[in-house]
Amino acid sequence: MQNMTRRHALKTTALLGAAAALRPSLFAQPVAGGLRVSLKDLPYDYDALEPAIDEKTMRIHHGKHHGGYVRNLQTALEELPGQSSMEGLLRDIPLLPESLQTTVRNNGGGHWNHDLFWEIMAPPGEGGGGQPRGSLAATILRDFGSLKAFTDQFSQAASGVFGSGWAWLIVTPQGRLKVTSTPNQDNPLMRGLVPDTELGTPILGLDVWEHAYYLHYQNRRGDYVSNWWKVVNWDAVGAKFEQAR
Ligand code: MN3
Repeated sequence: MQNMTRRHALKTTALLGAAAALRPSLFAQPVAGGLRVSLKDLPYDYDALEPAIDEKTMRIHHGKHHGGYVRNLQTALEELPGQSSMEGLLRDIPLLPESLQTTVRNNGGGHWNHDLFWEIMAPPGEGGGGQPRGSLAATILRDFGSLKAFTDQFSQAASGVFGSGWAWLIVTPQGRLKVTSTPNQDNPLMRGLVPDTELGTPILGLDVWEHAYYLHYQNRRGDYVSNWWKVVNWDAVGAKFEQAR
Protein backbone atom coordinates (compact mmCIF):
# COMPACT_ATOMS: atom_id res chain seq x y z
CA MET A 1 0.00 0.00 0.00
CA GLN A 2 2.76 2.36 1.02
CA ASN A 3 4.65 1.43 -2.12
CA MET A 4 1.67 2.25 -4.26
CA THR A 5 1.17 5.62 -2.55
CA ARG A 6 4.84 6.40 -3.07
CA ARG A 7 4.74 5.35 -6.71
CA HIS A 8 1.62 7.47 -7.17
CA ALA A 9 3.36 10.46 -5.57
CA LEU A 10 6.39 10.01 -7.84
CA LYS A 11 4.14 9.82 -10.86
CA THR A 12 2.33 13.02 -9.82
CA THR A 13 5.66 14.77 -9.31
CA ALA A 14 6.75 13.71 -12.79
CA LEU A 15 3.51 15.04 -14.26
CA LEU A 16 3.93 18.34 -12.44
CA GLY A 17 7.45 18.63 -13.85
CA ALA A 18 6.02 18.09 -17.30
CA ALA A 19 3.37 20.71 -16.58
CA ALA A 20 5.97 23.31 -15.67
CA ALA A 21 7.81 22.63 -18.91
CA LEU A 22 4.62 22.85 -20.98
CA ARG A 23 3.14 25.87 -19.28
CA PRO A 24 4.53 28.67 -21.44
CA SER A 25 3.19 27.25 -24.70
CA LEU A 26 -0.12 26.12 -23.19
CA PHE A 27 -1.05 29.20 -21.24
CA ALA A 28 0.77 32.17 -22.73
CA GLN A 29 -1.75 32.80 -25.49
CA PRO A 30 -5.37 33.35 -24.48
CA VAL A 31 -7.64 31.38 -26.79
CA ALA A 32 -10.90 32.87 -27.93
CA GLY A 33 -14.05 31.10 -26.79
CA GLY A 34 -13.15 28.44 -24.26
CA LEU A 35 -15.26 26.13 -22.16
CA ARG A 36 -18.62 27.37 -20.90
CA VAL A 37 -20.58 25.48 -18.26
CA SER A 38 -24.08 25.89 -16.88
CA LEU A 39 -26.51 24.20 -14.53
CA LYS A 40 -28.91 22.25 -16.72
CA ASP A 41 -32.50 21.57 -15.66
CA LEU A 42 -33.13 18.05 -14.44
CA PRO A 43 -34.63 15.72 -17.07
CA TYR A 44 -37.54 15.02 -14.63
CA ASP A 45 -39.43 16.83 -11.84
CA TYR A 46 -37.85 17.29 -8.42
CA ASP A 47 -40.36 14.88 -6.88
CA ALA A 48 -40.16 12.32 -9.69
CA LEU A 49 -37.66 10.01 -7.99
CA GLU A 50 -39.74 9.59 -4.83
CA PRO A 51 -39.80 7.55 -2.70
CA ALA A 52 -36.17 6.59 -3.42
CA ILE A 53 -35.01 10.23 -3.30
CA ASP A 54 -37.30 12.89 -1.81
CA GLU A 55 -38.21 16.20 -3.46
CA LYS A 56 -36.56 18.48 -0.89
CA THR A 57 -33.25 16.63 -1.15
CA MET A 58 -33.38 16.86 -4.96
CA ARG A 59 -34.12 20.61 -4.90
CA ILE A 60 -31.29 21.44 -2.52
CA HIS A 61 -28.90 18.97 -4.13
CA HIS A 62 -29.43 20.25 -7.67
CA GLY A 63 -30.03 23.96 -7.04
CA LYS A 64 -27.65 24.67 -4.15
CA HIS A 65 -24.93 22.01 -4.23
CA HIS A 66 -24.58 21.41 -7.98
CA GLY A 67 -25.34 25.09 -8.63
CA GLY A 68 -22.50 26.06 -6.32
CA TYR A 69 -20.01 23.82 -8.13
CA VAL A 70 -21.05 25.37 -11.45
CA ARG A 71 -20.58 28.96 -10.19
CA ASN A 72 -17.15 28.22 -8.71
CA LEU A 73 -16.09 26.42 -11.88
CA GLN A 74 -17.28 29.32 -14.06
CA THR A 75 -15.03 31.66 -12.08
CA ALA A 76 -12.03 29.33 -12.47
CA LEU A 77 -12.67 28.94 -16.22
CA GLU A 78 -12.32 32.69 -16.70
CA GLU A 79 -8.63 32.08 -16.01
CA LEU A 80 -8.47 28.96 -18.26
CA PRO A 81 -9.40 30.23 -21.72
CA GLY A 82 -7.82 27.31 -23.61
CA GLN A 83 -10.14 24.54 -22.38
CA SER A 84 -12.50 22.87 -24.80
CA SER A 85 -14.15 20.00 -22.88
CA MET A 86 -14.98 19.05 -19.30
CA GLU A 87 -13.39 15.62 -19.78
CA GLY A 88 -10.17 17.14 -21.10
CA LEU A 89 -10.09 19.59 -18.19
CA LEU A 90 -10.53 16.81 -15.60
CA ARG A 91 -8.03 14.45 -17.25
CA ASP A 92 -5.20 16.95 -17.06
CA ILE A 93 -5.63 18.77 -13.75
CA PRO A 94 -1.90 18.37 -12.85
CA LEU A 95 -1.08 20.40 -16.00
CA LEU A 96 -3.17 23.40 -14.88
CA PRO A 97 -1.71 26.41 -13.08
CA GLU A 98 -1.19 25.26 -9.51
CA SER A 99 -3.40 27.98 -8.03
CA LEU A 100 -6.45 26.58 -9.90
CA GLN A 101 -5.91 22.85 -9.47
CA THR A 102 -7.84 22.39 -6.22
CA THR A 103 -10.74 24.54 -7.42
CA VAL A 104 -11.03 22.57 -10.65
CA ARG A 105 -10.63 19.24 -8.86
CA ASN A 106 -13.46 20.00 -6.41
CA ASN A 107 -15.83 22.07 -8.54
CA GLY A 108 -15.06 20.64 -11.99
CA GLY A 109 -15.38 17.18 -10.48
CA GLY A 110 -18.54 18.27 -8.67
CA HIS A 111 -20.10 19.58 -11.88
CA TRP A 112 -19.22 16.59 -14.08
CA ASN A 113 -20.15 14.01 -11.43
CA HIS A 114 -23.59 15.54 -10.82
CA ASP A 115 -24.35 15.89 -14.55
CA LEU A 116 -23.74 12.15 -14.86
CA PHE A 117 -25.72 11.38 -11.69
CA TRP A 118 -28.89 13.19 -12.86
CA GLU A 119 -28.63 11.60 -16.30
CA ILE A 120 -28.35 7.99 -15.16
CA MET A 121 -31.52 8.20 -13.05
CA ALA A 122 -35.19 8.20 -14.09
CA PRO A 123 -38.54 7.91 -12.30
CA PRO A 124 -39.39 4.35 -11.24
CA GLY A 125 -41.31 2.64 -14.05
CA GLU A 126 -40.52 5.46 -16.51
CA GLY A 127 -37.01 4.32 -17.33
CA GLY A 128 -35.90 3.90 -13.72
CA GLY A 129 -35.33 0.44 -12.28
CA GLY A 130 -35.38 -2.79 -14.22
CA GLN A 131 -32.21 -4.33 -15.59
CA PRO A 132 -29.37 -3.58 -18.00
CA ARG A 133 -29.86 -4.88 -21.55
CA GLY A 134 -27.88 -5.68 -24.67
CA SER A 135 -24.11 -5.47 -24.72
CA LEU A 136 -23.97 -3.77 -21.30
CA ALA A 137 -25.81 -6.73 -19.75
CA ALA A 138 -23.51 -9.17 -21.57
CA THR A 139 -20.39 -7.35 -20.44
CA ILE A 140 -21.59 -7.22 -16.82
CA LEU A 141 -21.99 -11.02 -17.00
CA ARG A 142 -18.52 -11.39 -18.53
CA ASP A 143 -16.74 -9.17 -16.00
CA PHE A 144 -18.69 -9.82 -12.78
CA GLY A 145 -20.25 -13.26 -13.32
CA SER A 146 -23.82 -12.12 -12.63
CA LEU A 147 -25.91 -8.96 -12.29
CA LYS A 148 -26.25 -9.63 -8.58
CA ALA A 149 -22.49 -10.00 -8.14
CA PHE A 150 -22.11 -6.61 -9.81
CA THR A 151 -24.81 -4.81 -7.78
CA ASP A 152 -23.48 -6.35 -4.55
CA GLN A 153 -19.95 -5.17 -5.33
CA PHE A 154 -21.17 -1.70 -6.30
CA SER A 155 -23.39 -1.36 -3.21
CA GLN A 156 -20.49 -2.47 -1.04
CA ALA A 157 -18.22 0.15 -2.65
CA ALA A 158 -20.88 2.83 -2.00
CA SER A 159 -21.35 1.77 1.62
CA GLY A 160 -17.60 1.55 2.13
CA VAL A 161 -16.76 5.14 1.16
CA PHE A 162 -15.51 6.75 4.37
CA GLY A 163 -17.00 10.23 4.58
CA SER A 164 -17.96 11.95 1.33
CA GLY A 165 -17.45 10.46 -2.10
CA TRP A 166 -18.76 8.42 -5.00
CA ALA A 167 -19.09 4.81 -6.13
CA TRP A 168 -18.49 4.21 -9.84
CA LEU A 169 -18.89 1.70 -12.63
CA ILE A 170 -16.13 2.47 -15.12
CA VAL A 171 -14.96 1.25 -18.50
CA THR A 172 -11.21 0.74 -18.12
CA PRO A 173 -8.71 1.61 -20.89
CA GLN A 174 -8.64 -2.17 -21.59
CA GLY A 175 -12.40 -2.13 -22.22
CA ARG A 176 -13.39 -3.95 -19.06
CA LEU A 177 -16.07 -2.97 -16.56
CA LYS A 178 -14.85 -2.26 -13.07
CA VAL A 179 -16.33 -0.99 -9.78
CA THR A 180 -14.37 1.64 -7.92
CA SER A 181 -14.86 4.60 -5.58
CA THR A 182 -13.30 8.00 -4.99
CA PRO A 183 -13.32 10.50 -2.12
CA ASN A 184 -14.88 13.97 -2.27
CA GLN A 185 -15.60 15.07 -5.90
CA ASP A 186 -12.73 13.13 -7.45
CA ASN A 187 -13.59 10.80 -10.33
CA PRO A 188 -11.87 8.12 -12.41
CA LEU A 189 -11.04 10.56 -15.23
CA MET A 190 -8.53 12.40 -13.03
CA ARG A 191 -5.10 11.22 -14.12
CA GLY A 192 -2.33 11.91 -11.64
CA LEU A 193 -4.83 12.36 -8.78
CA VAL A 194 -6.61 8.99 -8.76
CA PRO A 195 -4.43 5.82 -8.71
CA ASP A 196 -3.71 4.57 -12.25
CA THR A 197 -5.43 1.25 -11.52
CA GLU A 198 -8.72 3.09 -10.83
CA LEU A 199 -8.77 5.23 -13.98
CA GLY A 200 -11.45 4.82 -16.64
CA THR A 201 -14.62 6.34 -18.04
CA PRO A 202 -17.49 6.40 -15.52
CA ILE A 203 -20.83 5.20 -16.94
CA LEU A 204 -22.68 4.94 -13.61
CA GLY A 205 -22.06 6.91 -10.43
CA LEU A 206 -23.66 7.10 -7.01
CA ASP A 207 -23.28 10.18 -4.82
CA VAL A 208 -22.81 9.09 -1.20
CA TRP A 209 -22.17 12.54 0.26
CA GLU A 210 -24.56 13.02 3.19
CA HIS A 211 -26.22 15.91 1.28
CA ALA A 212 -27.51 13.28 -1.18
CA TYR A 213 -29.57 11.37 1.40
CA TYR A 214 -29.40 12.69 4.96
CA LEU A 215 -32.73 14.60 5.05
CA HIS A 216 -34.67 11.44 4.32
CA TYR A 217 -32.39 8.60 5.43
CA GLN A 218 -30.27 10.23 8.15
CA ASN A 219 -27.40 7.82 8.87
CA ARG A 220 -28.94 4.91 6.93
CA ARG A 221 -26.75 5.07 3.85
CA GLY A 222 -27.36 1.38 3.14
CA ASP A 223 -31.13 2.00 2.73
CA TYR A 224 -30.42 4.91 0.36
CA VAL A 225 -28.13 2.70 -1.73
CA SER A 226 -30.59 -0.20 -1.96
CA ASN A 227 -33.51 2.11 -2.88
CA TRP A 228 -31.37 3.96 -5.43
CA TRP A 229 -31.25 0.89 -7.69
CA LYS A 230 -35.00 1.45 -8.29
CA VAL A 231 -34.28 4.73 -10.09
CA VAL A 232 -31.23 3.73 -12.14
CA ASN A 233 -31.89 4.42 -15.84
CA TRP A 234 -30.21 1.39 -17.43
CA ASP A 235 -30.82 2.56 -21.00
CA ALA A 236 -28.90 5.77 -20.22
CA VAL A 237 -26.08 3.71 -18.67
CA GLY A 238 -26.11 1.42 -21.72
CA ALA A 239 -25.76 4.42 -24.06
CA LYS A 240 -22.79 5.68 -22.04
CA PHE A 241 -21.25 2.21 -22.22
CA GLU A 242 -21.51 2.22 -26.03
CA GLN A 243 -19.76 5.61 -26.16
CA ALA A 244 -17.01 4.62 -23.75
CA ARG A 245 -16.04 1.13 -24.92
MN1 MN3 B 1 -23.84 15.70 -4.46
